Amino acid sequence: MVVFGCGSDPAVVTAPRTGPDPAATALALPRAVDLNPDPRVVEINLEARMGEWELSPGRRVRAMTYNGGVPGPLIEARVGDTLVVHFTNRLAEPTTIHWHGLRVPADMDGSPRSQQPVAPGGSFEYRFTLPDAGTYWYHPHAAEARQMEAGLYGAIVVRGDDEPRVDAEAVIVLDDVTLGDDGQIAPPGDLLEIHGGRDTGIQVINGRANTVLPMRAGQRQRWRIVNAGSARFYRLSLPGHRFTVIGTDGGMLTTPRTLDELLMVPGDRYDVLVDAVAPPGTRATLRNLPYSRGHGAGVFEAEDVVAVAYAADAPLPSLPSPTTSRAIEAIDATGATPREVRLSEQVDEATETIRFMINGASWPDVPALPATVGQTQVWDVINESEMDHPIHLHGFFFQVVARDGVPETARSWEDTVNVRGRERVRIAFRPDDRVGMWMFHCHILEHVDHGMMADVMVER
Ligand SMILES: [Cu+2]
Repeated sequence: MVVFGCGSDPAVVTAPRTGPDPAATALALPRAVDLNPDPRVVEINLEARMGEWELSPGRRVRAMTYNGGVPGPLIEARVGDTLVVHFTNRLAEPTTIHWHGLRVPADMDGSPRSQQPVAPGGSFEYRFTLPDAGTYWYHPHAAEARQMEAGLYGAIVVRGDDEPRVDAEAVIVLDDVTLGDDGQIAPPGDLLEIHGGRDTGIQVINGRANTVLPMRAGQRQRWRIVNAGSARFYRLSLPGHRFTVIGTDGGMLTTPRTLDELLMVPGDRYDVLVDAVAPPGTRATLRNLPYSRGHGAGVFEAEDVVAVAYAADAPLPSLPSPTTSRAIEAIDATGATPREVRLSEQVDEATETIRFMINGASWPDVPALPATVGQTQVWDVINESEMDHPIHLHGFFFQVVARDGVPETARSWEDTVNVRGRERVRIAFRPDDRVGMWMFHCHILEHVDHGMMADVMVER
């Protein structure tokens, strides 16, 4: 069965230890076709166009697609490669591509501050090098809530030289889709939906509902998970199994961390190892556990995300404990430049309007925060509302220093951090030499659309 309407390799890459698993095609992501023979250049054509999205067999909706599929093609490259994307907009409205998490030059960032949207029929060449190994994604930065809900998103994998040994790798893109009475993707909703964000739709993995992820007993799988949902938070659990986190937004951790649950907010990525510890022939279910994100929003009953089906094959001998060896030096905040980023909201029920604000104003009226290349900045992100806001910073990775004054013990590079209702999260970052206007915003897309977006202006 061709799932995405074009020839595709499975997104589950199986190492020689296990041999190919035909069931892996259930999670297939189409791969971007590299047109360039130079091994250090990945050159692809990407077209935004209307298409059909088959959520489950026979259930099709009109969608916005990259190259005809949802998600768009998986872009794979190695650290140091140059990525060239010949982008054409065949939609009836302007769009851009933002490379979420990639440290690109400002004029390649695809944000409304850095690029005129590509008009219908227009094209644009994105060209940049890929400095960091990790799991990233791409999506529009125009009419975000509508265009991303309609299907415009795809995953990016950048591999380093020192990747851990695994038996199989799956790229897992989480999303949910809300359908209207006509069976098509619902248009933007009412005040309640704008306030809470859209998160009650059909659960899909790699664009498909009710999929199955194949496993073999004894295997070690690497899951590169992306939350591409508009507003849905995922508190993931796989009963009987544990997640060994080896990487986050900005790539590998210094040492793996084993967790029973992963909280993934919109925009987040996790790289985890999952050891297949259940017996052959059994099934497990990746679950999304209840999580309140304040003000009546969130997921209040556990839900199934994807079935994990063990093959009948005899168990493989288990692999030794994984290691990672990346050094992450703590950012020295001594003498750092402090900034305050206050998140708030204003609902006017009389006029049925809602504004989400940063430092008392809505985008594009929020004064840009100044920064200079090489300057260490420490931001206190202060949530004055009752609701979680996952904040994404373009262009740079940061470290989470403290939450409500309690130092963060785990060190990692992030581009997206959840700030709980009434919480104060301190982050630190140091802009490298990429000057320009860089956005930061809540990644609940309805909140972006209603103003919770601002800029940091990096100058020399
Ligand atoms: Cu928000």
